[in-house]
Amino acid sequence: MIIREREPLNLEMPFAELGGSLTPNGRFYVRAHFPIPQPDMKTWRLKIEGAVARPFELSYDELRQMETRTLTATLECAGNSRVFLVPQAEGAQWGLGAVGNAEWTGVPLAAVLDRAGLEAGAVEVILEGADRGRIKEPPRPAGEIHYARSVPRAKALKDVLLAFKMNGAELPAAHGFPVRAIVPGWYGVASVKWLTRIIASEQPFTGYFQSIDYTVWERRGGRPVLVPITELLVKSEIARPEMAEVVPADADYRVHGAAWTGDAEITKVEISHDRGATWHAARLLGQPLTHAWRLWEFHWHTPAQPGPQTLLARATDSRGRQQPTDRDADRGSYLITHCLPIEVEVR
Ligand SMILES: Nc1nc2c(c(=O)[nH]1)N[C@H]1C(S)=C(S)[C@@H](COP(=O)(O)O)O[C@H]1N2
Ligand SMILES: [Mo]
Repeated sequence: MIIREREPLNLEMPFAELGGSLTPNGRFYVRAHFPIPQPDMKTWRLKIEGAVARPFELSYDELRQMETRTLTATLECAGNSRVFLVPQAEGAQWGLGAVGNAEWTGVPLAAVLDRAGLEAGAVEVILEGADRGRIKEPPRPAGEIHYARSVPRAKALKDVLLAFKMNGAELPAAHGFPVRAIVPGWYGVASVKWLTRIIASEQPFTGYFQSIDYTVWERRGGRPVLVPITELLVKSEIARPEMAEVVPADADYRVHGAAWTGDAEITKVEISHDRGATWHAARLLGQPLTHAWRLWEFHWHTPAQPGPQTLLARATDSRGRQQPTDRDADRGSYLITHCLPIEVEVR
């Protein structure tokens, strides 16, 4: 793993080593804002409170005895690929590997909310982690805050999972032990780790991680408005060749990578080796699965002439959304989904 920061822990997968569809737990990127909490499992409880008829608490054993569901979901950090931004943006300089795909097992959030009796007036559900700390950069609230994010009522009831297993193993400490939320089809920021409180809210939540940080500008009627980062945007990444790789001239080379999107399926991945003038269809591997990435490959016959070459990949989804060629500056240092140039040397 590539260490982006030690404390708090931020690790990136070397994306060139992309193998099968599921990312092994030890290869899955880690993004943390505060030190990893160490729960005492004898006293640990998950609290369900706020706009509910019957607030209650669950011990770890009680949670694990509830009916489970398993789903596959891709998590991508909203700042993944930041190193490609010109000029350089502030924040961790993630390359291609702040993304991973895993199989998550746990209890549907809907089952827990149902037991609590979600009030009709609850518009959002706030998910709060046990981790806390101080924000370094202003504007910031005073003192320590917990990591927290909200999901709208409909999403909370549809497919949010309270996961305690990752790829069949106990959820690792860095990924949220004992329980984390998985918000399928959304940027990783929404999938709160080290979950301890679930709070039904009658007002939209405007916590730090969705009003100050993890927001982008969106044009509405031509005017920029600040919106929280939510659903994943369509994106593909090339695993091999990797940046600055030397590839043999006049040879067959297997270009491969992964593509993902929000509430839809990947329908097309194309490759260009002439800076976007022409595009060639890549082959999608395996079967489509909503919320999971799709691996793809492309057989490239490299040029006979030695010299620099730039490869681009472009994905399209079943809702007709396609990766843009150019960067949208309104996105600041997040949502880096334009076609990322992979520069190689043919020799
Ligand atoms: N409690 C808590 N949950 C969190 C975070 C955090 O710092 N604290 N980071 C979020 C962000 S920004 C991302 S991208 C994902 C990363 O999940 P992972 O570390 O399992 O890959 O967790 C999210 N959940
Ligand atoms: Mo993130």
